[in-house]
Amino acid sequence: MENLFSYSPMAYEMVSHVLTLGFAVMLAALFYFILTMRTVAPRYRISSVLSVVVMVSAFLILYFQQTSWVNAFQFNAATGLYERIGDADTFSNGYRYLNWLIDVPMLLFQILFIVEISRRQRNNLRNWFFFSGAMMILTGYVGQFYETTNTTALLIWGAISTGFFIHVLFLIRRVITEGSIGLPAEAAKVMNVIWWLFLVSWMLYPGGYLMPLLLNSEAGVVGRQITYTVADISSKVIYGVLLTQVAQIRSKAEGFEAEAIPSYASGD
Ligand code: RET
Repeated sequence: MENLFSYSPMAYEMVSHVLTLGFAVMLAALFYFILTMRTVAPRYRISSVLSVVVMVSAFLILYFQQTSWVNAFQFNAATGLYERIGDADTFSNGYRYLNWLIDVPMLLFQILFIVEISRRQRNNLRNWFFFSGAMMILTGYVGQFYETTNTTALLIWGAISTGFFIHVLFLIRRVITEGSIGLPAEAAKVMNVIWWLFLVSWMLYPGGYLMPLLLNSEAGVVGRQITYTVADISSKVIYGVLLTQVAQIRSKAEGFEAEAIPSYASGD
């Protein structure tokens, strides 16, 4: 869809800026997850490790999306617009789907290390998360190729993908409800926030998928990149920060002391 239009400087720059914001946030958050790792008990640290994996992969993909956007269009002084140039690269959202293929299972696994569940249950959920999460993305990936050519195919693949999405939502809801039992009240409250954040931020992605039908214009292109960026920051960064917070509350309740910084005064 993006390659069909020419862009006013404002629209062109908004896309470029919002993609830059996206990768800058991923890099900053990468440091956050590394630096806070020692503030939680060792059994929760794998969640931070998974956030680190997600940050690196999201940083790379968003960096390349931004470069690809800049390379695909060139300013034409005669028209005052940014236009596709002859044999320049096309801009594609397809790379994002491949990034989600990595990030979706990581984000889903991550929560399993923060809540209270048995090892057997964790392994079982991990397999289902992996299966339904991957199928959701792969069927959507196939569908998005049809966004400018065949609306029926776009909708059918989208509907199949939505079936897997509903399964994922059902599982995560169960993990959050059952896994919150026995947590300190403060941590259970954060888990509830995580559920709503999860629901809202994950629903933004199908919104981006449908954008060519909702708003097939320059505004739709800008709207889609803003939607994806808001969704990415919420579903990866804010989600990871909230999980860290739950881990910190639980660690403290279990008597874990974050490593004290040695000080000269205490003679350490
Ligand atoms: C697709 C296709 C249309 C139908 C549905 C979709 C759902 C996508 C989702 C993606 C989540 C991605 C995340 C990425 C983080 O890195 C594939 C757009 C339902 C829910 C969380």
